[in-house]
Formats: sequence, structure tokens, C-alpha cells
Amino acid sequence: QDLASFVGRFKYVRVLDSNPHTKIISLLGSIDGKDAVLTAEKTHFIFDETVRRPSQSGRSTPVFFHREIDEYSFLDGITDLKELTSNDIYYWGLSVLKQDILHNPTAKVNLIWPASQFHIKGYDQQDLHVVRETPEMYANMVVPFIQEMCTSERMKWVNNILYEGAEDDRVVYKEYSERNKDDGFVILPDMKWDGINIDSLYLVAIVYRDDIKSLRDLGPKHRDWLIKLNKKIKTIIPQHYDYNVNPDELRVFVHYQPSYYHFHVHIVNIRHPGVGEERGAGKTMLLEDIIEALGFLGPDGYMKKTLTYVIGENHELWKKGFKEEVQKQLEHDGIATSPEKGSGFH
Ligand code: M7G
Repeated sequence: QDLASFVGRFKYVRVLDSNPHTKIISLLGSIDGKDAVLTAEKTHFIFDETVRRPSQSGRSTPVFFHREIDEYSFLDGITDLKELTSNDIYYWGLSVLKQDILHNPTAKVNLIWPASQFHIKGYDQQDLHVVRETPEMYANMVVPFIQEMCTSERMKWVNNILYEGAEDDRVVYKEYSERNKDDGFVILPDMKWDGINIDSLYLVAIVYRDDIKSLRDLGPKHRDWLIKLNKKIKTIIPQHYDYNVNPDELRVFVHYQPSYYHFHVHIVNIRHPGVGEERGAGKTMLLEDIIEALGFLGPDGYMKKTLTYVIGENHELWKKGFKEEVQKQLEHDGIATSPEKGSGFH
């Protein structure tokens, strides 16, 4: 039972989403009668070793990771090239590049099986809305929702990584002792990364402490801990990747709302575009900004802050009151929601 055999048995139902910008397609289907979500993402190009990005600081950051695979790079790897048209100094055409499952795969394939309704809805195309989440909305709607989302079933993959040795061979860094559990964390490649191209480097740091469900639980007492965590991430990761990525080239952030309510930090190469927003919803909060804000948010930290972010209509919270709140907020602000209800503002 591996990915290939599952994909072979995948019975297609419909396209959930297809995004030409991110080059990701998600399909809904079933395997052995249970729902499955199959996602494919075209991998990024691999460049020749000699292609280096000029750097202002005199530092030359290679955009290239595996130096031995020149034959697969864009340019050397072109096996077919056909011009479509040209006009003046402009030429365009199509090409085929040399592919290889180890060195230059075509796509990264992800499968969720069996997929819950949460998974399916998360990948499904949906209309999005900007919402202001007040502390009251958090207490009344989000807290019960988080409780519902923290089932051991849904958190299984996290606990597998923390305690059961799952993905062990891929772990980049781990710091853990029974005595000092609250400081422990593990860094490993995120499911979103193809693991090959450093340009699209995507790691996730998962902490051992389980008292922080989300950004909302962060207060001033966590500030020093976060400063330490940030420093470690930015020291360890460039080192681990042989400085093919530098500390100031890492976007270190958390999501709100996250998909999983156990504190974790995303670590992404800044060259990776629009990352975290692929599925439209949510908010990306840089760890640096969080640390800064905790210095002045007051004793309750993020608990007392109103957070504005984007939410999709498929999100449970939309159905659990956020929809009505958005309407109320617009009315309260005197903002018309349709031309007929004009505010006389011309
Ligand atoms: P999030 O901010 O809660 O959700 O981050 P979102 O980014 O999906 O909105 C959870 C992160 O964990 C995401 O970046 C996922 O890609 C990643 N992730 C999820 N699962 C189930 C796994 C897994 O099993 N292994 C690894 N390595 N990463 C995962």
C-alpha cells in the first residue's frame, strides 16, 4: 500500500480547484469507496550551477542546490523546442525538458486518504470574505470550534512526528528533553515541499508544548521563548542547507486560522511566491512581527486583539456565525453591501 498503488486505484469524481498561477490542481475522487483528495503541483525549474544571483552585499547566493545535476537544468535539459511565433525582437515557443524521478520530477503529488469533509472543503474552490475577528467572536465561536478540531484523530500526524518517529529520516533538527518539554521543537520538511529545489524550500517547526493552540494563545510571557526559537531557526536552517539559503532569505511565520491547532511555525524561502495563500484563506503573521507585538499588546497578548483576515465560505467558522458577523460589521461601519442599499456616498 503505497502512493503509487493508491493513485492507481483513484476513481475521479471532480476537479476541486485548478490554479494556473501556482500550477496546482486538486481532484476529488475515491479509493476503495472512501473519499480521497489528490493534488499535483508542477515542480520549479532547476538551474545550472553557474546561474548565480548577484547580491548587493557581495554575497553570492547560488540559486542552485544539487550541483551534480546540470543535465536536468533548464537550458541543458531542453530536449525539444518549437517556436510558436515571433514578432520583432520577441520569440515564443514550447519546450520539453529532461525529467527524472530523482533529480528533476515533473510534479509533486499529494494524497489525502481517507479524506474528511474538512479536507475536501479546504481544497474546494470557494468565495472568500474579509472578516474582523474580535476577541468576543474568538471566545464565542472560535474556541468551541478549536475544541472540535483538536481530536486525536485530526492531530495524529503531529503526534506521530513528535512521539512516534514518523518522518524521522527527514527531520532536520530536533531539540527535546523530558525535563524541558516546553522548549522542545522539531523542524522537518513540510508536506508542501518537493524536497529538491531550495528555491521552494518549505519547512515546518512543530513545538512539543501543547498549551498553545494558535496565535491567540500567545502572550508576553512567550516573548523570550519565541525570540529564542526564531534565532535557532535562522541559525540552524542556513547551516543545514550549506548556506544555499541565508537567514534573511527565510520567511518565518504562523497562520491564523491554521488548519491544525498545535503551535507550529512555517519556514519558507522568500523566493517562493504567494506562499501560504495558495488556498486563499487565512492570514500570514511573521514571527518577527508577533515578537514585536507581544512587547506592547498588554498582559493578554493576542487574546485582546482584533484580527482581520480572509475566510472562505467552506470554512466551518463561516457557517458558525462569521457570515452574520461580517454583515453586522459592514452595517456597523455604514458600508453598503449592494448598490440598492447605497449609503449616499457618491
Ligand atoms: P497550518 O498553518 O495549520 O495550515 O500548517 P495550512 O498551511 O495548511 O493552512 C500546517 C502545515 O503542516 C502545512 O504547511 C501542511 O502542509 C503541513 N503538514 C500537514 N500534514 C498533515 C503534514 C504531515 O503529515 N507531514 C508534514 N511534514 N507536514 C504536514
